[in-house]
Order: sequence, then C-alpha cells, then structure tokens
Amino acid sequence: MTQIILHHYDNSPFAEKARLMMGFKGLTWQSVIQPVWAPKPQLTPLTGGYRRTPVMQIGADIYIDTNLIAEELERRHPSPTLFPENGTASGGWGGLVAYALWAERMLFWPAVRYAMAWNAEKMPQELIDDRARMNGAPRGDVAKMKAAIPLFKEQLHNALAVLDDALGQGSLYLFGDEPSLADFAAYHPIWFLENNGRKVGGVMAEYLNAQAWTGRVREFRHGTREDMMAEQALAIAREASPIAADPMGEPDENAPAPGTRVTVTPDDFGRDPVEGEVMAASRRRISIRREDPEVGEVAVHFPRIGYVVRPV
Ligand SMILES: N[C@@H](CCC(=O)N[C@@H](CS)C(=O)NCC(=O)O)C(=O)O
Repeated sequence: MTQIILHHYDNSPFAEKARLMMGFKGLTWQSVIQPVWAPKPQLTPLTGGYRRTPVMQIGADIYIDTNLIAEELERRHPSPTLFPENGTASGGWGGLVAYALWAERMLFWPAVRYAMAWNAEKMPQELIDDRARMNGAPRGDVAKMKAAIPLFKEQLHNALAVLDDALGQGSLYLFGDEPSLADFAAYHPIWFLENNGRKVGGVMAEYLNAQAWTGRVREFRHGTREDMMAEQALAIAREASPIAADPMGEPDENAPAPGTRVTVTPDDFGRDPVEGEVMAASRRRISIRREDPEVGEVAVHFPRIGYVVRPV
C-alpha cells in the first residue's frame, strides 16, 4: 500500500503546509480528519502517543513532523523538488531546514498566539485548556490571553518585518524564483492569520512583498484530496508491513544502535514520548519499530532536529 494518508484537521496550519506541499507535487492523497484536541484514539495507535498534527501514514510507516514529511514526499516523488539546490542561495537541505525552523518557531508562535487571543472567547474551553496543557500550563485563561494581545502583536510585527525583508530581494520566492520547503514553512503562519478573521489577517496590510508572495504560494493548492475513515487507515496499517528503514543522510555514530529501546519526544511542546526499538538512525532521521495491539507492527519515523532520543 503506497497511498499517502494525511491525518489532520482543516484549521491546522502545519497541516496546511503538508497539504500545499502535496499540491505543489501534484499528488493524490487520502484525508483522515482527526480531533482538534486530545484524546485522539484513532491516531495514537499509529504513532504510539505522538498527538500533534499532521501525521503522514503510508501503509505501516508513520511519518512525524512536516519537515520529515517534506523529505519523505521528496524521496518518493522527487519532481518538482522542495529542495532546489541549483541556481538558488538556499544552502541546500541544511539552509532550507534552518529557515523552516526560524519560521516555525519565531514567526509561527506570535501568529498563532495573536490569532488565538483575538478569537479566545469564541473557542471551546476544551481547546484552550488542551493547548495550555501542551505548553505546560494547567489550564488556559482567556483574560490573560486578551491582555497579552499587544505583546503578541509587537512580536508578530517584528517577525513579519524579517519575512517581508527576505521577500523584497527581487525573487519570486524566499530562495530564488522556484519555491522550496522554506516557502511552505513560512506561509502557513500567514495562512492561519488570514483564515482566522479579518481583524487578525489585517496585520499583514503593510507587508506588500509578503502579501504578493502569499498569493503565489496559495495557488499551489492541495492536489487531489479524497476522504478516508480513520478505521480504514488503521486497517491499512494492520495489513501492511513497514518498509526497510532508509535512514537518509550520514549514519549517526552518536545515536543508540539498532535494536536499542528508546523514547523519542518533541523538544518544544506536546512532549508525549513514543517508545520503540531503533531500526536505523542518521543525523537527519530516526526510525523506530513498535508493536501495537490495534495495528500490529509499525515503523515511526522522526526528524532528528526538534526531537530528543533517550535510551529506555
Ligand atoms: N513540528 C511539528 C509541529 C506540528 C504542530 O505543532 N501542529 C499543531 C497544529 S498546527 C498541533 O499539533 N496542535 C495540537 C494538535 O493538533 O493536537 C510539525 O512540523 O509537524
């Protein structure tokens, strides 16, 4: 089974990044809608506990994190490329991943906090509390979120100024006239602002380079999206076997050896550890094997950047 299954929900910015990358590559994919907040009983049997959005499934292989999803899409569907190397100043894979991490930590958080604070009174309390817990707070506080709007706005403008400057250098995209991973990573926080109300999206008014670029990236759309029930995705995992792990990149002599039991945990938020046995590890990714009562043997693949590996 090689069909691409994306576990996601519509208003997720990181999922929008994955959907657009699939649109850019002209792919057909299966859409499984997962809950917006935990618990996610039809996702965690696949991941072993990881609950963030999106997750990509291909048979019994589970790909965590949009930067790894980008690499795996590239490996299976190389053209058009998300990692252009010729004729651009991208610095290759390293340059693009570094830019993506800037966008997804320094631009994403002010954008999301600003939009959520504006809309806090319209959001279900379960969602506010769930997101607060993911960041280590016992529960969400709408009044505190509202009071912090000026701070979030200031941080957001500072980050938008960086993006707008990078986009004002005469190329169509961040690293030249072809799009790359960096564009999809920087676009989805803007998409979230625009998708969550006129007041919130209005913050973009003065960033003309970013506005023009936003229009270009949006046009890649989502490819061909077909709906699938979560039960069917679980059955596909149960019937398939993981592919032999291709570690991609140089082997990592510092990583636990194949066969070692480890946990892999996000280093920023939503720190739910996933336990399994190392199949392969490079400096780019680590693949672990796990047995699950519902889906049998699955391989869960994580990027190395942004995730902590600990022997059990
Ligand atoms: N680094 C991760 C971040 C994913 C992420 O933070 N997703 C947000 C939604 S856009 C999330 O998981 N929120 C909580 C949830 O969906 O349960 C990636 O690139 O996939």
